[in-house]
Amino acid sequence: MTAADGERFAYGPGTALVVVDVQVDFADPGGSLYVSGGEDVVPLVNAEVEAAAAAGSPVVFTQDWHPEHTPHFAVDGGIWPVHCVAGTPGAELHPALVVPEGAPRVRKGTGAEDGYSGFSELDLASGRREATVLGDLLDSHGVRRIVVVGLAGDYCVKATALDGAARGLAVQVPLELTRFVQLADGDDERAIAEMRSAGVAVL
Ligand code: VGL
Ligand code: ZN
Repeated sequence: MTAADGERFAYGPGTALVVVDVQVDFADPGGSLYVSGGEDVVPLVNAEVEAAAAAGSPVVFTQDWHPEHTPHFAVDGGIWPVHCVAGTPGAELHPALVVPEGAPRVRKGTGAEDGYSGFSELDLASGRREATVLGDLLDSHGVRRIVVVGLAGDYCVKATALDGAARGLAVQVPLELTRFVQLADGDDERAIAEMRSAGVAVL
């Protein structure tokens, strides 16, 4: 499978669906870091979740899950408005998102400077990058392929896809199932190019 093939993985136990950060603050037009069009992916992601779960694929949901103060936030020296503070309504998964019973949720950015990737976060105290449970979870299911969907294409979807490829997984990112923050014009194209050069199939 190469990016040029453009053919979607068949769902089944060796292929996981990773639903990234489809949370109120990103996907709701009233959210504090609303990603334009974020709400439009929800029904499409739901159909994907249903297809994946029906075929026996693991389906994992990530959540951006920040402390009240983190260098990730502009008020604390970072670049983002306050968003997805642990336990607040904005950090909840979008209410229209289908979450199968028992599906694992991986929370990241919990104390970290960035925490964009579902696979790891940067521990500020130690300066080390530490793994979340996602990698072990996928390994324990024997997953070799992942489909990464959700928000946002130029941040957490990209970082998760890149980390997945670096772990040796085959990774697909279907563009209709993501939206981009676009802090700067062209961030979407740059993110797509970066993913493709790392071997991610952006479809
Ligand atoms: C994200 C910006 C800040 C994301 C998270 O989920 O893509 N973007 N925190
Ligand atoms: Zn964040």
